Amino acid sequence: MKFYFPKILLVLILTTVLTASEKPNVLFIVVDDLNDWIGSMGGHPQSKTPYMDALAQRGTLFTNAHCQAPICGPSRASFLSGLYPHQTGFYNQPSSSNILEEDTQFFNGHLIPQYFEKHGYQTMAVGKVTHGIRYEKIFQLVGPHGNSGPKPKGPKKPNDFRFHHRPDYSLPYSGTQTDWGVFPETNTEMPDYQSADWAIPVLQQEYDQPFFLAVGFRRPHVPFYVPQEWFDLHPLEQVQVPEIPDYDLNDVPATGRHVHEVPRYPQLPWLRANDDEELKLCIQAYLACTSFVDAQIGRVLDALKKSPHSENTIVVLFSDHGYHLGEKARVSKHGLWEEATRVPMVITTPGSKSGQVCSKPTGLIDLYPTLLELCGLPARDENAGLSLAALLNDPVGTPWRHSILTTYAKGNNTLRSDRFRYIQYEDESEELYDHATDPYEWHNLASSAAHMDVIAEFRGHLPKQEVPYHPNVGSSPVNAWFAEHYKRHGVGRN
Ligand SMILES: [Ca+2]
Ligand SMILES: [Ca+2]
Repeated sequence: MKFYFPKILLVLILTTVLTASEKPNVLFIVVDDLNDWIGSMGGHPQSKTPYMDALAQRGTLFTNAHCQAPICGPSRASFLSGLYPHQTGFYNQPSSSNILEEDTQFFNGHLIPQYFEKHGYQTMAVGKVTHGIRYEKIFQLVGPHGNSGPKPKGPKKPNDFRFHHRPDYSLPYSGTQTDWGVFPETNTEMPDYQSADWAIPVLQQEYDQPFFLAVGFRRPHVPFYVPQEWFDLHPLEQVQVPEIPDYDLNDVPATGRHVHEVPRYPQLPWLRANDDEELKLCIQAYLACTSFVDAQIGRVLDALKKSPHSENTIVVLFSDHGYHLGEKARVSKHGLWEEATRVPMVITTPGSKSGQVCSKPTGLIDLYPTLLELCGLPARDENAGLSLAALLNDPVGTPWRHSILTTYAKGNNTLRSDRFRYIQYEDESEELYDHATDPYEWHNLASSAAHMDVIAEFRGHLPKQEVPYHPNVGSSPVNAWFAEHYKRHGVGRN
């Protein structure tokens, strides 16, 4: 015992030193409002995203990954904290810019960059990463956060701007920044270009510690403005519109239709007039914005490749939620159907197997525990998601969860399994879609006798307890609609 003790100590010390110096860096790329319209996911046949596709080819693409809330604020609060909205009460956008800081129970000190900092990482961020927290509070080094982009000034170009500069601007919709057009003139005016510019030299530097660098991109979030060259990649006369059957919403429960009508986005009859004139322009602009942001991601990945860190950096790329561009008769996020919840999610690790595809139900909530495991940091008991590390080794054979949860306004939940999507609204009305036969979710099977067992199993996976709205989060207009509805009709649940 006497003889071996110092030897064991030496081994322990050596192991610790080696582990610290070998810890991988993390490049955490967050895209805003990007749906499955990237080449490798096949969401739209005309998407052009060579850099994201190449990244997916180098690592593992999760093709059945979903956000935990289909809008920016609660989705980001969830993946940064590793908790579901029904655990924190963050069901909606935060009502001020520093609210997460005030909540020490769920957020302050526990967000993913703070955890990495606590365990010896240098943490850095640029662009839109958080929504409702001051970056300086949770990252050690911060670049410009940017805004939604330069605002059109000077002489108007009425043909380029569909809403904001039209005399009838207020007619088609209200309450969102939805607009599209060619603007500004150069890429360098775009905040996303500037974010990449900030990240590129940061990646080239040597560091004493491993780093956690978050790079957030604002496009393709509205307004769908990018310079001309990105529109030229997607000629208008070739733009394909998703199929939108007239009957589709007939089998959606009334509550479901109301949930998806708030807030008001551009309305379909207006978009589809004159042979889909406005919808085609809108889709062209979204494709253009996606190609633009793909190129900025490419610039950052290229800088990593040429840096001293290329062989020792985990890259995670994902979007905070999806977006409908006509599917289910809507152009918006704020929803519980596939296009609003499904997100691109790619992970590459040093020496990882390339070209893997995983179709297990996964979520952004899984990123926090995954990165802890991949970086050898202590697991955090509070994390509600699952580490994806086993799926990176065996994306097909690993036993996995039944389904992944997305919540939009308290009490409105959807679960996505390998095969089905189940939705339950706050009045307990339901939808069920079979992706094996109905990939566009056109045929609601909630009242199908043949699917009663499937539905019963999904009900068992809904959240057992849903905490009230966090005091710093405005309650959703969806719930306000229900409150009014219940008052009038005397129905509903508490
Ligand atoms: Ca977003
Ligand atoms: Ca339908």
